[in-house]
Amino acid sequence: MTSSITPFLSKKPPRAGVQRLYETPLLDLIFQAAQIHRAHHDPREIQMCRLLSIKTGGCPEDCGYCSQSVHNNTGLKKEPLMQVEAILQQAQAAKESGATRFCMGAAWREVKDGRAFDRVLDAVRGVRAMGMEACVTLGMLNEEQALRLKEAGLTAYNHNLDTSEKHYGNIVTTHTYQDRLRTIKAVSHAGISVCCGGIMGMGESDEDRIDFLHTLANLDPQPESVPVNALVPIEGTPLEKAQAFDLFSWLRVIAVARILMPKAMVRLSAGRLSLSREAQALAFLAGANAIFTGDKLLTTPNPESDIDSTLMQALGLIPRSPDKEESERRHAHG
Ligand code: SAM
Ligand code: DTB
Ligand code: SF4
Repeated sequence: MTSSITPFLSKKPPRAGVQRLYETPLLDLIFQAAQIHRAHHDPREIQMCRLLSIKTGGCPEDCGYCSQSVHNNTGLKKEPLMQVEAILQQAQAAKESGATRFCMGAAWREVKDGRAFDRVLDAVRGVRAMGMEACVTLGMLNEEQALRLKEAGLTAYNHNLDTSEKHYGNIVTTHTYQDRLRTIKAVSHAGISVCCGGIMGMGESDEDRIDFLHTLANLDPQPESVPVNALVPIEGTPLEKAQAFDLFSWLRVIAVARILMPKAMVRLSAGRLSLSREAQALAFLAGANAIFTGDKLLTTPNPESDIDSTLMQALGLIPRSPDKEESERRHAHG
């Protein structure tokens, strides 16, 4: 017997419904997710995104996975905030390599008004002028700062919940889950799309993954983009020896995210170097439709472009075209 599409697809799924989905036999779950994916997206298209660390290291926060925290002895070289011209040079190169979204990350606890923030706003304007989507991740921010980013044309703000509220305190102690939710609210209030996801493989349980998906899908509005990171264990961090994560749980998270947030872009983010081609193929089947390309994420390596293009060709997948971003934006603005 074949399974039917899950009947509840409400925007505010209850915890029990999320659990039921998560516990669906894996192949049924992937099948359902693939159906939802196909109803909302062109299943052959993958969005190519490029990341750039515009300010690296020296972050006062104590996130247990992160190479950039001053609390972690990772030997990472600190770099001050890049100049706008240098950022835009990288953005141009990203565009030429086929990226349609350019994401800039700064290792800050929070945004502070002043010259550094003004520089980021200029970089956002520059990226948008090139016709790419622009995303930034700058730590916590308030509503006024979010409005300034909106005015500069920012497409999305990345701020991850990373795991369940219950597990979060085991990973980070210098800010709270509620702090994260507050920033996400400020971003939505300013009319900027939210990019919010998590990391798999930080010693979380199935219950944590269900709680995390439940919180994510109940954000109002739901995230436009959901990055699913696989932990990259970094020497010198408390999570350097974290147990290898379970691939099937990772696939469950992708499939449930796709079903609960049908319109979102689900991004395979950090950790792809440790994932086989076959695992990534299953993730695309389960509804993942974006990857970060280029040989570097923020501070850690990523598959080389030719490895990714060979994989895409083998699977018959095509990069989402830049024209699509433009036409969807025009459509969104009426
Ligand atoms: N400081 C900002 C913040 O915390 O929101 C932005 C930068 S932070 C590097 C962005 C996200 O990258 C984190 O929330 C986490 O999901 C992901 N990340 C960082 N280090 C990672 C690692 N070692 N493995 C997997 N994901 C990681
Ligand atoms: C996200 O969830 N993943 C990206 C993006 N948002 C900013 C960052 C991944 C960083 C991986 C670790 C590193 O390269 O330092
Ligand atoms: Fe790393 Fe961001 Fe945490 Fe800073 S706030 S330690 S950059 S994840």
